[in-house]
Amino acid sequence: MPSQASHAVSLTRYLIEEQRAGRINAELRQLIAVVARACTSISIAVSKGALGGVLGDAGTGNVQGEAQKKLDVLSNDILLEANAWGGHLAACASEEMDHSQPIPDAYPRGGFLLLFDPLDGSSNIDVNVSVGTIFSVLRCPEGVECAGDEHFLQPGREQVAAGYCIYGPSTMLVLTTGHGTHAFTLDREQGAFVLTQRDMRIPEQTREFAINVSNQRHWEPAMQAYVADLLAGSQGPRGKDFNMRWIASMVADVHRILTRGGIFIYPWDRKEPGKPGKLRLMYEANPMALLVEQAGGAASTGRGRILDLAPTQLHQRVPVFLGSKQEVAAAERYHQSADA
Ligand code: P6P
Repeated sequence: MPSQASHAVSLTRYLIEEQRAGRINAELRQLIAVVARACTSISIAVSKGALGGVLGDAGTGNVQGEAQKKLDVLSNDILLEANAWGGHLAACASEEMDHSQPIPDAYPRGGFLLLFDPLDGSSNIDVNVSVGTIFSVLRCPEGVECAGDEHFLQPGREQVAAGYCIYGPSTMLVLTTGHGTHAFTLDREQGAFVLTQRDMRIPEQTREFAINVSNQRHWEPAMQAYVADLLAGSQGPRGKDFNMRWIASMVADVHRILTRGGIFIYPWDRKEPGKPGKLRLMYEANPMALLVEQAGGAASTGRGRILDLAPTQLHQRVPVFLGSKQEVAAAERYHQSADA
């Protein structure tokens, strides 16, 4: 029985149409196709679970000293090999790689910089909860033969493409090249991603928030006041009841928000002095912010637009408030009042 998707638009066809329309060039089309193929390989490895011998810790640490899962390392290698095989379309920077030296990739043929978190939420792997790959594409500055960290330090608004692949009950690739946010579902029978939702839109209002409330005592007062009012629901100043979700896998939480609205928050907390948040700007916050804004949502640090931030370090962290535009604005008002 041919798959139901056989009549639909494949990712390959979608990308060719975008190139024909002049919205992307051939090299960016190839780079996105290479990343998608790598995500298909990662999806296969993740879906094997215990049968694939890839669960558990790798016994190594990433550039931030965090324990790596075997699948973190495997996913990282799959993406690097895919880019190399694809002809070094981009110089790469990853959450898992140490970049103390200029990134020694061959000069990227397509003139792009690819940043990625190869397996976000990997602590969920061993308990069979959805995880994902997040990627961001920037232009490599003219004339740069060997990209160094400094060449990646561009504001998120400079991204030419961003996306994630969520390895859940189905594997989905969600992508923007600056012309809307679109969702593709992996048809395992065809081995291809198929367009299943064009132009995702986030409702401007919501009754659902996502945050790790166990950090409440570490938040700044404005944040404590904002969440207290969410929890007060219709008996408090917000005048409506809210629901809460927290999957602790950013890709899964953001996918829910792109699909039905909500606000996702990982605020600054005083748990780790000197760290302005947990999530990384370059390969978590920026790509998710572009996807969310392209779907009609908002993405803020609580005090300003994430995509306008001027990065200073490749692995820097940032507070994240993203999702339904009016709810993000409400959260910002609590911070503005506190700062006044
Ligand atoms: P916590 C996963 O480790 C991650 O980077 C994001 O995917 C997720 O949103 C967040 O951290 C979860 O953090 O503190 O709730 O475990």
